[in-house]
Amino acid sequence: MSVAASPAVSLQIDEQVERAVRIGLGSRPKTLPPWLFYDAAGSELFEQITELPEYYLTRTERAILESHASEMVALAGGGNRLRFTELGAGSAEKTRVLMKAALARQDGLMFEAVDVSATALLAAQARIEREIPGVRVALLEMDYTNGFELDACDAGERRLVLYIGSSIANFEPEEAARILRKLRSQLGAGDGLLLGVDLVKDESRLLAAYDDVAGVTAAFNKNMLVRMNRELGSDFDLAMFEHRAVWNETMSRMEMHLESCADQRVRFAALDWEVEFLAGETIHTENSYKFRSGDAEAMLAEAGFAHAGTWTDKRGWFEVCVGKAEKLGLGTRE
Ligand code: AVJ
Repeated sequence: MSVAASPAVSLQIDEQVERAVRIGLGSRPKTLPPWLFYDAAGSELFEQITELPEYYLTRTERAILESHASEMVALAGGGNRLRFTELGAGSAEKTRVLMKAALARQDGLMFEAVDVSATALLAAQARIEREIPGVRVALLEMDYTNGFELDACDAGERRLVLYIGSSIANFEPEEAARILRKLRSQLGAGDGLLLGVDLVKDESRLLAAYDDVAGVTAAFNKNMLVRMNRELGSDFDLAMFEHRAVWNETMSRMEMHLESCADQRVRFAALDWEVEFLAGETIHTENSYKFRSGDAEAMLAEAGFAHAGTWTDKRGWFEVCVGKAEKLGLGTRE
């Protein structure tokens, strides 16, 4: 079917993509926002990344959750029933251990999965409802960075927001703070936030995790070019860009870039637009901040969450923190 056959649908999606691309590739240095990774192919590539030997994040966080899920859930719930709301849920693979821990304390569990990728969400819903009896999955296809509203919980129920996988690391510190404050404003006192963050470690480990031998991360990064070619009619030649992973010590973040192999010009047929690249010039596609012990607790405190607990793995590579929404100050509305 041609794109023109369903103009309303394709236009709405393309407008956001087009805007982001025009702004990003029109800037100096050139940038593209990481949410552009996650079309269907990109979400699938990310799932493959989580299984790479070099990509320690997912399996390290899973090990922390497996060792401490009951404790985390008990701290968050107190004497109340819990409802889970996961930001950037994706396949919700690691969440299953927390679901099982919750189901050991209560009958049934409401799981609200928030993600920008509908395909990832649908697959997660089917699997979870089939494999973990008692869990009801509600899908919220939205970009949680642009302000969102959550339904009120039932009486006697508390919400535990799961923000795991070091997803918050994609945002600059001020933006991350804004997202957490916004989230806090959607919660009631006593609701919980479980935050997973990746920690600073040996540079060689970090570099390997973002530049794997099999080249899956390179394909994930270049998927942005594939996506623009498909959705915006551009003519990026994938062989003319190289995947680069860089540790930025000063900013405490891993960066991913796509580096132009030559002076070249890329044409966007659908936009009647051209972009020039110099040899060695890069498109900065992602920041992945790495934290130090105490950083996550400070972020939580600044957003209005009281620290309830922190867990790490034995190598100290990754950290999971639970905070509880504090009563808001006088003059504010709960
Ligand atoms: C999903 C943002 C946590 O930064 O490690 C994986 C994305 N980028 N490999 C990360 C990613 C390159 C991932 N986050």
